[in-house]
Amino acid sequence: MELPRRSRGDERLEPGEFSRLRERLRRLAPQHDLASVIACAFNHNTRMLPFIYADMKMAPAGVRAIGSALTDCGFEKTRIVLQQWNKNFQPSAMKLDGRVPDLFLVSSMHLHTECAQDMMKDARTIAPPHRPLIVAGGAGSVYEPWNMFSGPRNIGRAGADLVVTGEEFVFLQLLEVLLTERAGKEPLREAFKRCRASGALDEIPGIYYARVDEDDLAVELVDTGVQRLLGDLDELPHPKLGYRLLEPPSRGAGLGAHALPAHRVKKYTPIASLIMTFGCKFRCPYCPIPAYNQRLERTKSPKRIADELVTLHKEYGMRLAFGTDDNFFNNHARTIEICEELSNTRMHDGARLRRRIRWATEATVHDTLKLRDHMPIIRGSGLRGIWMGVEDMTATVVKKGQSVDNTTEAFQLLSRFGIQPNPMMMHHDGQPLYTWGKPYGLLNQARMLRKAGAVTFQVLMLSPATGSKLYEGTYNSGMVIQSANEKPVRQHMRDANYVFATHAEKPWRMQVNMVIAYAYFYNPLRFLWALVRPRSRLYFADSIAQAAGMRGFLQTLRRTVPWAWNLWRGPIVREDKPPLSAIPMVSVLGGRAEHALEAQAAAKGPVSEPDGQPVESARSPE
Ligand code: B12
Ligand code: SF4
Repeated sequence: MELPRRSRGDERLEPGEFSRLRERLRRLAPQHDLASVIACAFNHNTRMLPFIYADMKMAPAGVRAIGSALTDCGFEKTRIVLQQWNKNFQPSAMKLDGRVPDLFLVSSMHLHTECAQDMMKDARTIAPPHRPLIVAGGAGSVYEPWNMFSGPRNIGRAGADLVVTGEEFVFLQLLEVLLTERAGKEPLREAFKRCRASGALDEIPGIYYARVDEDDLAVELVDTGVQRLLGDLDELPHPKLGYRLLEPPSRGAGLGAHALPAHRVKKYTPIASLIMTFGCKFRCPYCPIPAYNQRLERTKSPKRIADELVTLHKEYGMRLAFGTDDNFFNNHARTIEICEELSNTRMHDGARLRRRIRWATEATVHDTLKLRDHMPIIRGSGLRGIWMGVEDMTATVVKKGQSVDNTTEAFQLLSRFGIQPNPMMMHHDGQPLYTWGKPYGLLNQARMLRKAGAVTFQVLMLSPATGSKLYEGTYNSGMVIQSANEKPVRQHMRDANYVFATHAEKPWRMQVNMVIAYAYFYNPLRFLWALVRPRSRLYFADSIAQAAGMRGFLQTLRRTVPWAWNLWRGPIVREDKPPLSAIPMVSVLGGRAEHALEAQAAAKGPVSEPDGQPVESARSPE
């Protein structure tokens, strides 16, 4: 199920509303010596192709954005801990400025949920007078906020106190309500409890909290509705603030005395992830992005984007950036404006931006071709790579304006201008590994893309994405695998690298097909050939991509081949409904919760084990 649309005209915040909230918080900040730790959940079992480098070398924008927002409002005692770099981090051991923080914030994608749950459970072991308020958020919480709470019997003993299903504005609005209610230096949880009881939280769209009984057991989860979105992204706090808050990588359980110094930031996060635009005009049924954005386009001004790139280079020496755009070319006029500005931007030493900074982003084949006449200016902006959701060149499974010819043309066009095209493919039921004389097979397409200029390659299985139109139907149709050979499909395996949703007679074959496609694309022969005849205009880019690809391939092999074996052995047990909340959910007025799935809305009471601990611990052996 997609996120519902807010009523027309009420999807966005008023212009200036976010800036005014920041101002108000700046006035509140000096009265509260607030200390916060923001943790990014990351399950190391997910490390494999195609994200093997980006997952560690790019500090995620979500936690950085929340950190920037806190610092910008005057709450400088904030630290960001990435489980990517701090595998052994334990919230129960965290001390900031010599004390347990007031706020413990957890950010997670859906596939890292088990790690997020483990951290929150550990944070709950801190003695009640010191225990921080636990707030969860991030991409996983946007679509399945109930996962961040524990089951009905455990609500006071594990999981989040409340969940934010929205962006910075929702979080800061929540903070304003809590701090206004807080008496002196009392624990923030006390203020939270009073706000919950008085209904003050109900006024903030984008929150989930649990109503509890006298024994602190959850009776129901309350959904305050879908967030309103910030339209003018220039109102966001500057990303440079967040990079000052990173916890240095370590093997320890607690926090270091200081955050990562500015001169070492680039070493650990050489790629800066930057919000430039949000939104996409396409409506692919397997994608949650258009509904998340309420079908709106949102952007930063070209000047602001240029300023961010220049500032991050100046303060941290960053030379690489990735735009977190859904489709950077979505709006052609806007794209040209941004690229013109970046082309004309000079760095603090007078050099052109493109001489110092290279950046990449995501866009579609269709829009790339529409912008073919503007390629010189696009290249002049420093853009050097585009990840493209080609999915299937023959458009048999997904149609978004791509075909064999125009995909080839777009790839050749980009390569000619020195912009590296990176295909993202979707293997799907019915697609063979190879087809004779036809372009439908997975290997046929890998070959065509390589010839057209692809330097990297990504193939994932078409799988149900939370928040997409196809999500519930895929589960209800019995397509989703619950276990194979008695091995359950755990949360971290629901990332499309593993075959877990298919009607294919031999699902193991699909898994093996993906492995073969990677082996075809990344191999020693191709590596050697890339040294002699590179595909990329950047001489070493091709061979470096091959070397990194081969390393990632070994991880893919190690992780997914055992799953192919389980699929082969069977028996395969299938789901008959999507994963639902163990606790009933309602809107603030007692009606249907806006984030609830259809099946959830139909269920009257608790829908899973009464213990409500459906997942295993994420701290499995690596
Ligand atoms: C960049 C990116 C990546 C990079 C991440 C690199 C990095 N370290 O940053 C790479 C390429 C590695 C990647 C990989 C994957 N990705 Co990705 N990725 C993105 C992308 C395009 C941008 C993410 C981003 O930075 N957004 C900007 C930030 C600011 O937004 P945000 O993270 O949502 O944070 C905001 C709010 O959520 C909130 N918030 C966040 N955390 C918290 C915490 C608290 C306490 C609070 C209050 C609020 C809060 O405030 C933030 C500011 O507004 C998004 C799509 C998108 N446009 O967001 C997909 C997205 C995050 N990816 C997604 C997926 C599925 C994946 C993969 C699983 C792909 C796959 N099928 O295999 C892999 C996972 C790899 C892994 N091992 O983790 C999904 C996540 C779905 C979900 N429900 O969790 C997204 C949302 C795309 C989609 N389908 O809609 N991805
Ligand atoms: S083109 Fe990409 S971002 Fe746009 S709806 Fe389709 S999959 Fe989503």
